[in-house]
Amino acid sequence: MSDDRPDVAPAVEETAESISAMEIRGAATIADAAAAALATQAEQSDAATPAAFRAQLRAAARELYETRPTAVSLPNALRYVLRGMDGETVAELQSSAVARAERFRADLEQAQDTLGEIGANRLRDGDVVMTHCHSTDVLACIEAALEEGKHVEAIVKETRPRKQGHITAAQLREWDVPVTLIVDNATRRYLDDADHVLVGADSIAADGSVVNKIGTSGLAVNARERGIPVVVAAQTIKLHPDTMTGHTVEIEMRDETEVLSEGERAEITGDDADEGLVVENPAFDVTPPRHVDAIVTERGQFPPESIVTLMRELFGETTGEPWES
Ligand code: RUB
Repeated sequence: MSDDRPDVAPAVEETAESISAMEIRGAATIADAAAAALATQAEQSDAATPAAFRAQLRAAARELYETRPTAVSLPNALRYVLRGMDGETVAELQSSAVARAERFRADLEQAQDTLGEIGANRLRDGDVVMTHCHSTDVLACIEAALEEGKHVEAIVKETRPRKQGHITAAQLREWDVPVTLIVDNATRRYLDDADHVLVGADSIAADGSVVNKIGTSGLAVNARERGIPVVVAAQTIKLHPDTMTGHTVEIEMRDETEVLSEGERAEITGDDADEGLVVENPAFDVTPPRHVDAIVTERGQFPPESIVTLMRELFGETTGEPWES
């Protein structure tokens, strides 16, 4: 933290560290945690003036914003709280910020339930779903289908390097869904057994491109080639408003040790200072809209090319970031 920033609550710093370290991860969960952290900042503020209070909230938002760059649900959550906060006194601002954060979190939960019910309509009794990574929006669709009494089975991709597929498998087994866990390299072989590919999103661009966990685009291309529908389950907080004005989505590059430990590096090179071996570890990739059949949101199901209409309706024209002023 730089010296000219106002102090932020230790709880906010803890949340920011947990997001950076991926102890808190997944776009919806990150947004929820960020809103909760802003509420804590507001509650614990010792600001003497409204201006000092606003400066603290902006500093907290910046700290959270800088944790991970790709999931737009994070800045969307921060904007929602900061732009909606209102009041003449510190006490009024405090209660307004807390109320705004609580509203965001409640809406998030409601949106996921509604999205799940819509996504479940696509699943028939006996269907097999292939998943990638761990997405709570995807799981909401499967849970709603199960609640309707449908039998659903899953082929769960391991999802290297961090194996978030294990989290998906654990949740599905808790619901008694039969799971076949496969390594990512086995995807094409097992697509023949799947009726749907169901993935989440970290950001959706105005042209309908879907940014999600690395490996999603290859999965979608393979599924399309075999005629298996590719469905993206994504609440509208995954819509990236800045892409309406030509901005691109930053793809996070993570540390090489997630792919190759220091010991493994030394085994390959015989010398861990060897700069001739480069490891690239992008966390996300971009699936073009032509490889996606539908985006399921809490506002209904959309062809990817038409998602910009919903984006305009929900976000209007974008302005500067509230934490930069
Ligand atoms: C998680 C990931 C998920 C989306 C959607 O990446 O790519 O598919 O975030 O998740 P990471 P959700 O593990 O790097 O955070 O539907 O829960 O928002």
